[in-house]
Amino acid sequence: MITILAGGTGSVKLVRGFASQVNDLRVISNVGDNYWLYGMYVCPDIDTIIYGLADILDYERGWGIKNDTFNFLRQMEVFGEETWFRIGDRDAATHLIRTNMLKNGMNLSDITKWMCEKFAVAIKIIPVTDNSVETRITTNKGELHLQEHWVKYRGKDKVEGIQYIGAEKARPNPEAVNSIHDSKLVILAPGNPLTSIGPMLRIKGIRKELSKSKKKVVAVSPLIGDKAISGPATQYMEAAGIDVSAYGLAQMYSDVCSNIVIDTKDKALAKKIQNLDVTVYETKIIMKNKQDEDALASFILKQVHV
Ligand code: FO1
Repeated sequence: MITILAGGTGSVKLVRGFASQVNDLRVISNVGDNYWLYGMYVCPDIDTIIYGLADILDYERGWGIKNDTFNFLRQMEVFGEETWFRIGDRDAATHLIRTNMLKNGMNLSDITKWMCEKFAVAIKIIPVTDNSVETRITTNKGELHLQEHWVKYRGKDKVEGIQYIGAEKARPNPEAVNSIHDSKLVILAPGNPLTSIGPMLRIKGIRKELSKSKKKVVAVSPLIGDKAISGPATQYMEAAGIDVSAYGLAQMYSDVCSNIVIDTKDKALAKKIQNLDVTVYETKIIMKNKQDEDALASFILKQVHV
């Protein structure tokens, strides 16, 4: 069994790489990006993984369903609503049915299980908690939900801090804790360390289980040099006072992980990282197509000895 902690568009590629090579793969999904919109509960990280594994993800954008239409959104515009968050028509059905199920008393884990069945996704996707955790960004203009900071205002307001509202009190999903415990390998996907992986690490039971299992935990860097492969990781790392590099990442993860995969271009950092008692593996980490996804997963399966 292999477990991967995932969130966001960077993670789904590696999840797909493992999915084609591992029989029992579990995905623990971030919930900090979840966002209430027009009375619908949107879970971007869960949906991106489901759509990616169901092969209906819009890969160009990294979110939503490919070839989706936007009639619903156009009508919301007619009604005078803000439409900066681009919910497609088919995607809206996912959020609507999920919200109905929540209102009928089902929890997010069971809804996600049901959703996987409907999309014929055999891999277990486990929300890290069924409680509410919300990633909020403190900026020079005030506090914003992550989606507002990144999508509505395109990340232009200066980040002064990041908070995970509800994380301290959130009960970890017991299935997530058991999966970490029972897996022979646990991967921290190359997602944004502050907004995709960070909220999950802030949940006490998850952090504790990862710390206990750290010898078998492998982080995959989402950075090359001081640049993120995609998304706003660098902006958030800077704000959190973390060195913007694979070294900074290894420092941030060093309590919960003993291994890191970095890009070959970052090999000069290897010695410094190893001094943190973190074993370094170097390979090509950019995933531009399915071959790259499979190659990175295969590298980890064959080369990383935990
Ligand atoms: N990201 C954008 O940059 N613009 C959007 O309009 C947008 C809409 C959207 C709708 C559904 C969904 O599940 C995700 C969506 N995302 C959009 C992606 C999302 O904001 C983030 O990339 C993830 O939260 C990062 O993990």
